[in-house]
Amino acid sequence: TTRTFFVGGNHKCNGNKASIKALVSELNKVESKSNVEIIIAPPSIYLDYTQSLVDSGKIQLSAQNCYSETKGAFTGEIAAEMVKDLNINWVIIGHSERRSIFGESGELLAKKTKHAIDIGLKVIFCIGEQLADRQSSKTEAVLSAQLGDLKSLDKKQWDSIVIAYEPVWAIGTGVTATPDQAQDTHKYVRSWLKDNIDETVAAKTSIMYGGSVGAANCNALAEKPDVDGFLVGGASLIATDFSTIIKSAS
Ligand code: G2H
Repeated sequence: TTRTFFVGGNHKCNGNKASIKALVSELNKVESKSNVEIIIAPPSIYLDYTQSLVDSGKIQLSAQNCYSETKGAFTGEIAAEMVKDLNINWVIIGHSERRSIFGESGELLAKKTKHAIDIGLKVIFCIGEQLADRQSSKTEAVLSAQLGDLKSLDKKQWDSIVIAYEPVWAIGTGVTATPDQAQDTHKYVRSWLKDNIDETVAAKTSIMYGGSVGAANCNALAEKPDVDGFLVGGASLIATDFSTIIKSAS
């Protein structure tokens, strides 16, 4: 496809200065195809440190989350403006762990997304259904509602969004969606964009797959026409595995 293939490493709440230094020194050596963008998301406290280590021509950074307000009395939060102030251009919004463990609502995620894009960040917006949703054939309804939360965005703002489809039943479980399950769902997401935003946005928006992506399953997933990258958790902490995933780009 002509879409950019994004490979994101979501470190979640893992790592330290020593492990980041070791990981980045390996990732700086990886050769990737020209249509690939590599983005790593360490814990926010390490963003500036990681930025000082990466080959910025090769690797971009992302925050794992940020708040919907510019500044103020929001103890423990970071603002999109602070991410931008570090010359970091990306933020992950709506990861299923933010939704389920921290109770973030669709309404809050929409506010965060809009604010982040308004101040010039690009957003990896995560969506995904629970196992019970899939088993009761509600996958499309759930994804439609999660995408529908972004209805307040202008069409132009969709240029700043990459979608990550992460079925919750596949996250950190070792169970991956099959390549056909991923393809079918990504195709649905693209049809939703066509029907609800517009045809150009549907054609241009990259849709990453996430959920137990590893060195052994990335190639078969990457071959699928609507799989435009990966958001990788556990395997992104292991340089050899993450390098293999980067090289799987089609
Ligand atoms: C899904 C993914 C990264 P993992 O959460 O966002 O994690 O690859 O460990 O399933």
